[in-house]
Amino acid sequence: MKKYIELSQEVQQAKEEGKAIVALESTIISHGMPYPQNVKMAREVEQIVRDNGAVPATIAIIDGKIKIGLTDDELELFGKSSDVAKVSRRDLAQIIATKKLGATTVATTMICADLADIKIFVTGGIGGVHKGAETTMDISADLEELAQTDVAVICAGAKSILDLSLTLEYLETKGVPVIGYETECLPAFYTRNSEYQLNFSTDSIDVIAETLKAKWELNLTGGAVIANPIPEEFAMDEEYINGIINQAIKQAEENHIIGKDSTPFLLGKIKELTGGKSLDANIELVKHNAKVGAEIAVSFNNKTTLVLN
Ligand code: PSU
Ligand code: MN
Repeated sequence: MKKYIELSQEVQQAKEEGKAIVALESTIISHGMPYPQNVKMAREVEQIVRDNGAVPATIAIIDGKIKIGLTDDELELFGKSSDVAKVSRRDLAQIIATKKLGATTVATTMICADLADIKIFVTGGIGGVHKGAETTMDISADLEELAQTDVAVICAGAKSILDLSLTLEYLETKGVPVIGYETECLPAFYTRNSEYQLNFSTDSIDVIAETLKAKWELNLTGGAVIANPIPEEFAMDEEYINGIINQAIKQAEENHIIGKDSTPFLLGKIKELTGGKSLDANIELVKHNAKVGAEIAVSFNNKTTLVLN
């Protein structure tokens, strides 16, 4: 297994020193945002993680290896290239075997982070049950991964390109805790609120870290979702953005976009239809998640590491 994994120098050193590490995904860079804002976002997010006492590990597949931590040039490559594969659990072995360039989704970043023993992972939004999934069966592999892989995902909830109600039902069935950080309801990515109440909310980073520790020490396998709403000043108008999202979904249907192309198509359309305004909100919420995620990682690390001196 080890022969497939390569840690960056920064991550290697962090491991040796017992520092807190935060995993970051690469599909958000290659398929979630346009160049050059994507690379700028990735660099800023890494720096925010460092500024908050943890070490960032952006994960991607390069030349047959799972890279845990990317160099600046590698980040640029992922942001710029048009032939990066979107790698979900299904695709991982094949992309490694054929030595292709692969960006990891939430599901695959969880798998790779777990292989490298990194438990805290920051992103923008998770995939979920798509609207109309009763007939299309389009349910993101992210949810199955959350059901089985021991990594906590800090996100701003999920976009209402998804059916938020069915997404929560699915997570409940699979036993995945959804913890609201400073919110009582599931945030809807561009907006702070939704009509869906969460059954566990806290304002304490420490309680989140303690909850994760208890969960995994009890062998309650699987991940957790930490839902962290977009800061008020960057939130979008709910009616406006939902109108745009519905237009994007309609266009996806008209163009028969299915499977793994669905989410990137919708993200791109939303950006286009808002004249780039959605991108600004997207970047700001990821940065906020990076801060909160780093704080959780530090707290979790303090609870679980044996301090020798
Ligand atoms: N949702 C977002 N931004 C993203 C994604 C989802 O708001 O960038 C990306 C993530 O990498 C996520 C993936 O894991 O899309 C989900 O794709 P699918 O729906 O095909 O499982
Ligand atoms: Mn899908």
